[in-house]
Amino acid sequence: MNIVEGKLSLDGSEKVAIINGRFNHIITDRLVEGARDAFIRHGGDENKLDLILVPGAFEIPFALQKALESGKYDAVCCLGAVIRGSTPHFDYISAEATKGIATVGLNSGKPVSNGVLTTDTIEQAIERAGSKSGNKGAEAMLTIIEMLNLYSEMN
Ligand code: INI
Repeated sequence: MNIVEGKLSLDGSEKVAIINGRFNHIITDRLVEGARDAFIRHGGDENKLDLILVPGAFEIPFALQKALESGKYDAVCCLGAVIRGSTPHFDYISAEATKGIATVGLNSGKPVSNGVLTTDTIEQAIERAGSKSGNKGAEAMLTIIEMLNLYSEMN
């Protein structure tokens, strides 16, 4: 059986954007740190990594569409934090962000990952932003790296 899968390494040529929601930036800044660290540690060239900031998770799909249409990026890693305690619109914002990222990503044919945290409490968000449950920003960037390599394996 031939297994087709992506490696977890970059050669420094890949142009990647991170789109980050500023809302709950105490959390999302940590996600960006994790994603940046994963990119560099796995062979990425930091000069080819852009950080695009948007007000909140709701705006991520709009910026994602623009970033992909620009043709400047091989892949985009989306980060944000929607916390139930902070908004009566939790379900609306988290659903729109998730649906928008998936729809725009599918239509682009390029790797897109969803590192938008959706948690009930700020404590749960902290746990996923570099403490006991790891860093979901780093995980979202590892997904980008694997999918970039998988796509080239499949060409
Ligand atoms: N945006 C987030 O990214 N996380 C949140 O928890 C949040 N809350 O709590 O409201 C949030 N709201 C802002 C939203 O994403 C938009 O920026 C805003 O509605 C303007 O379109």
